Amino acid sequence: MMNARFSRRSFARLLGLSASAASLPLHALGSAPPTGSDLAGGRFPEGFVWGSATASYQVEGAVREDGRGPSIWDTFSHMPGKTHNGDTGDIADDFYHRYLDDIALMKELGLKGFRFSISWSRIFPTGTGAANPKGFDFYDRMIDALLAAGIQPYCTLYHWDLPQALEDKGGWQNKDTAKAFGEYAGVVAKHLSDRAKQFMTVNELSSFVDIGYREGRHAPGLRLDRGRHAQVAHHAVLGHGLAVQAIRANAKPGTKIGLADNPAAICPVIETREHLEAASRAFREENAKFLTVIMEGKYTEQYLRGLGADAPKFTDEELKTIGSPLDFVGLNVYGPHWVRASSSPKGYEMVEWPASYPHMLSDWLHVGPESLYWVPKHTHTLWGVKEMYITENGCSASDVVNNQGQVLDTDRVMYLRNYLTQLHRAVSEGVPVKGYFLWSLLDNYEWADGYDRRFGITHVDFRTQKRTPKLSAEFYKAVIARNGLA
Ligand code: PNW
Repeated sequence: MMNARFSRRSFARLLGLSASAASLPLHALGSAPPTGSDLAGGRFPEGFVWGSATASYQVEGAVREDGRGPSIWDTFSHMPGKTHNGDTGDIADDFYHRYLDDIALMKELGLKGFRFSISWSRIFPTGTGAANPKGFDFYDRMIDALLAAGIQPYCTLYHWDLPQALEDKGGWQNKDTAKAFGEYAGVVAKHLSDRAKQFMTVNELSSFVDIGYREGRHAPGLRLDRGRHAQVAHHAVLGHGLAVQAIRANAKPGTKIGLADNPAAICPVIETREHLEAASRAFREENAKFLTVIMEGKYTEQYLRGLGADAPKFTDEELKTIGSPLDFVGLNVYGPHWVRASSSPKGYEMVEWPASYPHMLSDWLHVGPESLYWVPKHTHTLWGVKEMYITENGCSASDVVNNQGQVLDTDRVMYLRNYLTQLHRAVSEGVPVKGYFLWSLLDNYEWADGYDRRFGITHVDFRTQKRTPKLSAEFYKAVIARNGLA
């Protein structure tokens, strides 16, 4: 039952579509599907970037080496009771020292791209001031080794490890952090863009803003009230926009700029018109404070009205900065949120999880391959984005090394196969997804879950640092070799 207040035409206006587009079925609003035989048999377009993703604090270790300053994750992970087993990223995968071996693993898989993040406090130990040349040395060496292996670097500037010195001045509660982020992004882009051609500003706005500053389960572990939290969210998107402008101003020609966000992965419960429309509207509204304001340069009325006096303070100039044009949008996709049409004022409602709904080892990770269709589909349909990457997708599983020294993670293979089938569906309809980055290359430090939740396609023995490719690595290697599914 669609809300009568929303006619088909007003709904189209809401999406910024012309009246004639309003008469088309929703699924037809993308560009024309690719023709030709190249997508047949589960194949992806030529040049599709098969990659994997990691993040600095989750893999690097070496937290006190070469002048690195402390980040909020060093502080948080060392606070009693904050992480599973008291686990920290002090050593993690020791990637800082083992990156050459790990790049050899990537080459063996046939990876075309590698997504990593820069540790801000390696470059600016206290967040601002003079850059630390030794911090750059590591990323210079790693990028050179990637290029020598024929692997394209995809560089994220902020994957949650804010320099502690900035948190001491209020962190993302302080607008100066957004400015400092812009400056840091410009310096890094200037230095690396002769070799790294793809930059992402921030990783997963909701994870560091909502989980870090509202729920308190991630660093810095704060539980702010609604108004302060909304202001943090605003500073985070502003930081993204300032970084886009600084990269644009400082990077070598040919550099592409995007972000890696994890919008709520809204999927229609049933693929009928009323639920499709509800899901599209829900995708825009449920992501209003992050991806929507970035794509549209304004907050939705529903978002601001819902917050009332707690709405963030902002200027028109800031909104313009937040909406700075991007070259691509990176999407991290894990589990779905099922939505159906309703007669509520919003016109949609989220559907509760039945107790038997399947999830992977992390209980938040509900299985829903359709999310890898709907997230890029909505992003394309709502905002006409012309270049997208799946910057993360993967799952945790209860991997064990068997007597033969193998990890037979058939559940992860099943998960990946089903998700990739849905991604292929999107690409076949003309949704311009240019690459896919599997999370993750290695088992690593899974934030508050410590080392207890393994997401890698390569098993890591955290006592010996021994790497063992899992069955899923063999699966992914075959996908890459074939440029698609069998
Ligand atoms: C992402 N959730 O985090 C991050 O970008 C990675 O650093 C992380 O290791 C990976 O996904 C696996 O968790 C998420 O609660 C954390 O829905 C939590 C959620 C989603 C993504």
